Amino acid sequence: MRIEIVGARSIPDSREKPTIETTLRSGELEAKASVPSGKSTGAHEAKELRDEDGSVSTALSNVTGEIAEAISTREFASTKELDAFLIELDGTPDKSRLGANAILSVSISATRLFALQAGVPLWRYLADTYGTTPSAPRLFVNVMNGGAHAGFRLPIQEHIFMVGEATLTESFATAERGFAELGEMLKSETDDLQMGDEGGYSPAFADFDKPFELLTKLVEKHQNTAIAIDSAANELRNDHGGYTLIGKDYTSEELRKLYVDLVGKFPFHAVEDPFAETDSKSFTELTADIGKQVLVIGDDITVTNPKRIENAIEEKSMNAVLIKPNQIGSVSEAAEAVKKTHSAGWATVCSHRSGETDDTFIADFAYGMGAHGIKAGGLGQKVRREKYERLCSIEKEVTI
Ligand code: 2PG
Ligand code: MG
Repeated sequence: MRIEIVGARSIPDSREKPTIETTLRSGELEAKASVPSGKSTGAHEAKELRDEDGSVSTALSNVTGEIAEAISTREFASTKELDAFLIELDGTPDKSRLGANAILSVSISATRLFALQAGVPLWRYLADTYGTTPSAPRLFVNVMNGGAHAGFRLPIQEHIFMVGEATLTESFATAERGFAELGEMLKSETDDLQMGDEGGYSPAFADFDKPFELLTKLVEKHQNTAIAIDSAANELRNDHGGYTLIGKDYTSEELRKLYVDLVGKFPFHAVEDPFAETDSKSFTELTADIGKQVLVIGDDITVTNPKRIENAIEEKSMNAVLIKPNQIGSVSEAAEAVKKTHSAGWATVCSHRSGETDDTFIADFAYGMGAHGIKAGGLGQKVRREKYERLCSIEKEVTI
């Protein structure tokens, strides 16, 4: 297929920060994609290209200039071929020359074009191209926001209501009910209730257990639900090699004990980034402690990078991996990261970023890859709900 770049423009993400939206054309077919942006990031993520003033102007001109010119003279048979070409064109290990945001916007919109050309839904094209078995993911709904996404009003970044009903439509309905009920509970607990970056409630509790007590009430009310957290522990690191939560210092050892107690006390399903990306030894120890009961998920430590995932598999430092296409910068490498994770018998959870757009690619990706779960934020923002709604439509496409 011949691919022509129609244009690329700057659009605001959910935090009003500029991001890229790229439109491609092939003959009569047209497709576009926009890319999200993280706030609690890993040091080894592919490089999002931003100018000093925070704009994405250079990344945009890379799409409409160098990339447009380079791809215009060739034919591509699949996203795989295109991604390999773009990676070589960039020539750096972290996509810092052309920008991971620039490259990913082309990679995703081209994937849509290939799916249109094949006349199949996006999730089906992804599964056929990468040889995965599609399945319905569990919903990881971030109902209480803390950490860097909510001015550290809670120390833990994400308090997640995990729902795994028989169908996605039922899961979404349960998530909606739970979200509304939690809102009511919180209103009677505090009169200082805000919303966080990811469309979840943001109360300020000095009591560490309080959010888990409230979530437990929800879990007791609804079958097929459980608690998950993302500590995003890079953000909890202090100057003396430990961690600080609500003004109290913890060594890695003490923090590990806190997680073991937490998982013993409350109905947990998963713990993401319990330690910083540099503390893989603690990851391994915690996985040995609780890995039979719950998922220990790596995010900032693995950054969707197949090589770093391989390393984690060797170190047994987790038993599940978060997958974010923009951490690595192309659809094909994100798919490779999924396959590497699954080949170790580990689970994947595909994830949005805290700065999102209305692009719902991650929903098709999670479904097509046969991921264990999808993390797409709380239900208080349209850009988050759209991902879950897309999943419900996919389910309808499957049964037609
Ligand atoms: C995370 C993400 C998404 P951010 O840490 O998992 O929830 O946050 O996009 O800010 O890295
Ligand atoms: Mg995370």
